[in-house]
Formats: sequence, structure tokens, C-alpha cells
Amino acid sequence: MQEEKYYSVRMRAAKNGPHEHGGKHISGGEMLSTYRDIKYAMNALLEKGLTHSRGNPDFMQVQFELIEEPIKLIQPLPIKTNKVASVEMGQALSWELLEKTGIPRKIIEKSYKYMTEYSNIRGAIVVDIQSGDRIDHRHEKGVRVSRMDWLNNNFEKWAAYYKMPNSPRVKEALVLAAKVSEHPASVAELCWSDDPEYITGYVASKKLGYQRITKLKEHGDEQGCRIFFVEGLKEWDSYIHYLEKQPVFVQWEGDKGES
Ligand code: PML
Ligand code: MG
Repeated sequence: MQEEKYYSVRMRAAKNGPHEHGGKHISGGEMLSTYRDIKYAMNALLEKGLTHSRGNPDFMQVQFELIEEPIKLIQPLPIKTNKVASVEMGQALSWELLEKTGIPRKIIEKSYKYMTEYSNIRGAIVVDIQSGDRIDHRHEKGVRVSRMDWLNNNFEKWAAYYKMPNSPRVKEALVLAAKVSEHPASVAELCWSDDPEYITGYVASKKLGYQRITKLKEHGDEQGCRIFFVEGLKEWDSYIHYLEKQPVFVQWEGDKGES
């Protein structure tokens, strides 16, 4: 994998102008591709942005860039799907899980307000678990985790083994959560989609794995957000560099017959 050169392929789409001019975020996407497959990657991202249930974009940027750094291989997080009967039950479970990672209840309460307050930004927000403050100072942009992927072949074997949906959305969320949780300053992540048709979200952490929760919001609700909870983050620049620039492939070892 390391011998072949890889390219980071990215897309962002917005409506009513580009994001930086106040446009509404429609969709974003991240892939890693060989030179040969760049046109397929760009096409997949183009398709994703053009067919999103948040609306038809009138601005889109699809770009690729050679990756010079070695690509780090990481394992997928252990996965569990928690079926819940209502949004209330789903949210209560997400609180419980976040508490298990050591986040104080009052900080979780504050963060839940952020989930709606910052639902229109295109990246994630970073929250310190001691103060409960948003510490990324990235305003409307938030933090966009980039340069990551999971080769389809390996992901499909993983999905079949764990009886998980073989969907690009689930794959992308798993990749992002695995990358974020790998950093020692990351305590947990809370996410639900800004897609009005998608109500499953998750809490993820190194300790708890990727805990899917089948209802974290109501159908039709366009509000969604991602929070990365961190503790004792002293080196902001290196944390943000890891999230934005460190290239990562998720790779399941179980496909070699080990689990
Ligand atoms: C998104 O829409 O990108 C977020 C989806 C998070 C949940 C994915 C899943 O595990 O079903
Ligand atoms: Mg989305």
C-alpha cells in the first residue's frame, strides 16, 4: 500500500453560494485514491454532492492533491448498534455513554446545546471536557478531518463479518471516528447527521468503540453536528495537524483470518 502514491480527493458543496460567503452546507467528502482511480473518486464525490437530501448545491469544489507523507494504518473501532424506540431514549443512551468516557454531566448538557447551535457549520467543533468551552475558534468552518479512507474490498469484508450496512455513509463515519479516537487527546465523539433523512448517530471513543444509536433525532430535522471532546489538549497545532493532514487508512486485520 505504501509503495503506490496516493492522492487526497475532497469535495464540498453548498447552496446559495460558497460556504465562505454564507452558503448553506450541503455535503462534503473525503477519499484517498491512486492516480489511476482519481476520476472514479472525483465522480463518486460529485455524485454524493449532487444528490444530497439537504438540497441541490449551486457551489461545489472537488479537488485532489498528492500525499507526500507515509500513510498510517489504523484498526476500525469495535462496533455496536444500539436499537432505541425513541429520540429521547437514544439521547439518554448517548448521555450515558459519554459519561462512561469521563465527561461530566454538566459538560454533556452544555454540549447538547452546541449540537443545535452549531448545526450549520460544515466541520466538527472541539470541546474541552473540563471547561465545556468550544476551543477550536474555527467559526463557521469548524474542523474538517481529512486525508482518510478505507479500501472498499477490506471494508466490505468487515461489514459482512459484523453484519453492518455496506454503505458509504457508514464507512465514512467509521473512518472519521477511528481516526479521531486514535489521537491521545481525544476522549469521545458525538455525532448525528445534518441529513434530514438520516436519524442514526453515534458516540465513539477508544474505550467504548463505535456505538451506533438508531434514533438521535426526528426524521425531517436538518440539524446535525459533530463534537470532538478533548482533555488536557496542550498542543493544539499538532492535534489539528493530525486531524487535517495526517493520512490514514483504516484496515481490518480480521480479513486475514485472525478474528
Ligand atoms: C453523516 O451523515 O455523515 C453522519 C452519519 C453518522 C452515522 C452513520 C452510521 O453509523 O449509521
Ligand atoms: Mg453530512
